[in-house]
Amino acid sequence: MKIGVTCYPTYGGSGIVATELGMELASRGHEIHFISYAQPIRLTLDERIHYHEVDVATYPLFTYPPYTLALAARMADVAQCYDLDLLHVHYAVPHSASALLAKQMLAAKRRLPFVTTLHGTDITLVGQEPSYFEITKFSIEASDGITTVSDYLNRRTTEVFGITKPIQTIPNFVNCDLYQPAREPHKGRPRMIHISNFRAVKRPLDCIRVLERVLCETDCELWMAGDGPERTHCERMAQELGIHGNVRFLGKQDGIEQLLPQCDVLLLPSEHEAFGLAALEAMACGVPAVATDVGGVSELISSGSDGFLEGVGNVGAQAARATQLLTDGALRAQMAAAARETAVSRYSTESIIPQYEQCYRAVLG
Ligand code: GMT
Repeated sequence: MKIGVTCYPTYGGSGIVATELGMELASRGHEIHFISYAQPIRLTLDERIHYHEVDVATYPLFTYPPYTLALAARMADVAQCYDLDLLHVHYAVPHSASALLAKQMLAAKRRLPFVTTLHGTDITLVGQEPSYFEITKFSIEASDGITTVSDYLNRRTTEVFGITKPIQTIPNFVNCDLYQPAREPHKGRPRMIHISNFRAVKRPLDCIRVLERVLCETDCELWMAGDGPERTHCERMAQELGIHGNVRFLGKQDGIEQLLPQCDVLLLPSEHEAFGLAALEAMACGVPAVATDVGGVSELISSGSDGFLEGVGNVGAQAARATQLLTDGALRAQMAAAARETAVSRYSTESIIPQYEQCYRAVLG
C-alpha cells in the first residue's frame, strides 16, 4: 500500500507512534509518505520512506498562518503525485480536518480515504476547547477509519463527542528487539528516569518531589529526559530543595532505547495519560514504572505485578513504591522480568502492526 502519514513531528507520543509505525510499515514493503511541517524526530528516510514538507506561507494579513489549509493542499498534491491509497493522520486537531479537505479536493478524480488515530489530549483536552469541539467531532466522524490507543480513550471519544461510527482500539507498540534490558547492571547510583515533553499534564514537578522523599530513604539520582514548558520550574524546585546534585536534565534525547537500560525505575506521574508510551518503552527494557492510575495506564500496567499505580499527586505513595524498587533487588528483578514479558507478549510490533494493516484494508474495502 502507498500511505500518506501526518503527525506532529516534534517531541510527543503521537509523533513517535506515527514515525515508528511508518518505519515498521516500510520494512514490511509499504511505501510511506510523511507529510508534515518538519521531518519527524525519529524518522530515518530510505527508498520506501519519503518526506514532504508543508510550506506554510505567511502574509502581513495573517496573524495566524493557515497551517490546516497548507497541509490539506500538500496532502492532496502528494496523494495525486504518488498515487496514494490512503492517508493516516495522527492526533485529530487539526490533521483530521486537513485530511477531510484533501479528500474532498480530489473527490472528482479519485477516492482518498483517511484513517484518524486519536492519541490522548486531542480528545481529553484540546478537542474539548469550545473553539475546536465541533470541527473535531465533525472531522473524526468523517474519517473512514478511527482508531484509539486504548479502550479508555475509545470510551472517552464516544462519551465526549458522541461518535456513532465504530472505533477500533489499537494500542501503542514497541520494538522489543531495539528496546532490550541491559545485559549487566549499570554503574553508579540507583537511578530513576522521567521522559516527557514537560507539559503540565505530565506533572514533571512531582518527579522532583518524589526524588526528595526517596532521598530520605536511600541515595539515588533522577534523569529528566525531554524538554518543555515545565522544565525550568523543575530545575528551580530541585535547586530550592537542595537536591539539584541528584538530578540530571538531559534535554531532548533521540536514543531513548540506550538511556532506559541504564535506569532502574521510570516515573510517570501524569494527570492524564491515554496509554503511556514512555512506560511501555521502559517496560520493554525491563524497567518497571511507578505511574499514576489514570486513563489507559491500567490497561498496560498491572499494579503490583509489572509496575505500580498510585493516585495523581500522591507523591508520598509514589516515592514509597520507587524506594521499594530501588532498595529491594529481588523485587526489582521480578518486576523487571514481568514488565519485559508484558511488553513482548502484548505490545510488540509483530502483534500490533498487522492490526493497522487490517484497518487499512478494511478502509480500502
Ligand atoms: O501528551 C503527550 O505526551 C503527547 C501525546 C501526543 O498525542 O503526542 O501523547 C499521547 O499519545 C501517546 C501515544 O499514543 C500516548 O501513549 C500518551 O498516553 C498520550 N498522552 C496523553 O494522553 C497525555
